[in-house]
Amino acid sequence: MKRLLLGLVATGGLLAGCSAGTQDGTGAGTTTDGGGPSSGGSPSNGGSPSTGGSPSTGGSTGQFTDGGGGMGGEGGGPPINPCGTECGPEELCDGIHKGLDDDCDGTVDEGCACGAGQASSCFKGDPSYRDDAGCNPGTMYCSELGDWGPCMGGNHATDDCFAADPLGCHPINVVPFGTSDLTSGTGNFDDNADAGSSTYTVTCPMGVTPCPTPNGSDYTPLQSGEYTVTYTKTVGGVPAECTFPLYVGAPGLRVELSWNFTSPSVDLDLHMKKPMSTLPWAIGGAEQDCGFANCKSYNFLPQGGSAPNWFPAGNVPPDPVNWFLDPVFEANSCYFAPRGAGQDWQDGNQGCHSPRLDLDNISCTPTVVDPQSSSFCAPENINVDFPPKDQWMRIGVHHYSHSSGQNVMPNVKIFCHGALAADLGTAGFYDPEAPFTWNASSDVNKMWLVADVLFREDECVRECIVEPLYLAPSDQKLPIVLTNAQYTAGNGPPYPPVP
Ligand SMILES: [Ca+2]
Ligand SMILES: [Ca+2]
Ligand SMILES: [Ca+2]
Repeated sequence: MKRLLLGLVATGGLLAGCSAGTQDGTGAGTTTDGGGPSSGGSPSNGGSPSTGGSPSTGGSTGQFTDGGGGMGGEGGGPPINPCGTECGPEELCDGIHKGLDDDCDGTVDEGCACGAGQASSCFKGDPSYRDDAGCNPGTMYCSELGDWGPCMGGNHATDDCFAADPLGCHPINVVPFGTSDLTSGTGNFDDNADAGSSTYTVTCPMGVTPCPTPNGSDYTPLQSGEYTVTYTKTVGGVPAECTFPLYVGAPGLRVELSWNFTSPSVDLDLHMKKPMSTLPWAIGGAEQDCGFANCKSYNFLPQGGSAPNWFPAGNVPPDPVNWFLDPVFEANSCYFAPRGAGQDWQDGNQGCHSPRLDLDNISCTPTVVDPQSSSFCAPENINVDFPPKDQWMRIGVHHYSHSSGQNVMPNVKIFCHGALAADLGTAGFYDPEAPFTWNASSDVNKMWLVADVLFREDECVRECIVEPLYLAPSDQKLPIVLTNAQYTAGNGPPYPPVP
């Protein structure tokens, strides 16, 4: 079965105050410091923060290079947590083990099967370190061979992330379209920078094009994912740098639709069905179908008749709620939506509604760079901030209109609790892999059934499962595309069994 188990694992494990010894002070951010003080790079012990925290000279890359990080690493093996390792004899694939390197060989889920288009968080090395400050997961994609590709990004046990200087460069978070002050990620690393020497560059996650550039130390990411920030400085004229992740994500479920915006006269529309609904799709809007006609800010302010009202009144998070006003202004992710929608939600002063569609991109101009411009080429996003448990939610894309001759290639990214869980359309379709493409004329007014998503939790694991939808037999990886007659008559194939 093609199934994604997102390895967002319940916290627990490490005892406070027990940290492995280490050879240098690298960690949360990788750090090279050719001119900084070399004191303070001594191994931490007993859990006290290492002083200084700058690594010794020599341009450490942060990669684990010897066995000194733990008790068990004789002869160059990966570091073993002396306070309770979770390293076992073999790699395990399912449930709590998805996305973890159970055999601690530095490769995650080797030999485990996955489905085309799926993605997962991943953590390399002893899983017991995954919740340590300075440790954070990367992302891996399912390969066209049906196994997991390399784990990219993140800071791992194999990088000695557990030995991070808690005061140095470290991961930071921001909601999509929110503006992050990148100086908040440098900790004390920038304290000794020569005046005026600090600069920031940002590398975007795969598929984010164009990749925005920082404005000084301010950065406004437009799509979810793990960005990598490189901070450079000089100290007494000698250059030094660190890197740290910027996590761009929203709570709960976020679905992002983009397409080749270079064709400005294509209108695709993102839709999401009410959990477990088997009613037909409703392009013009209905209670069971969140889309452009009924799910935008002004459909809820005030709430119109066909605007979704999916969740029981009286619920409080983490149970699913229709409205939620987070007391932290910046945590209301809808407040930063592009093309003026964020201001609408702010003016409503009720927080964010679930579900919601941030905007309907009908046409756009690729050269416009201001996200608040009405012609900015923004993805369409549907969010459910506190998704229900054990209920499938179906995602569809409708080919509304198309007035140019250029074919369109939709892409849907599905994020669960901020982590990428599937990347579909430009990846994941056909064997061999090729993008899912809609013809400019013959494919108008069709509905692509993208995937079903389900959130589940038990005492051990908190995960989302994404089942990409393929025509049977699914090994051909052909997309399910409904005609107008089909999608107005039904939901498509049955939901998978609830696990
Ligand atoms: Ca595993
Ligand atoms: Ca492994
Ligand atoms: Ca649209």
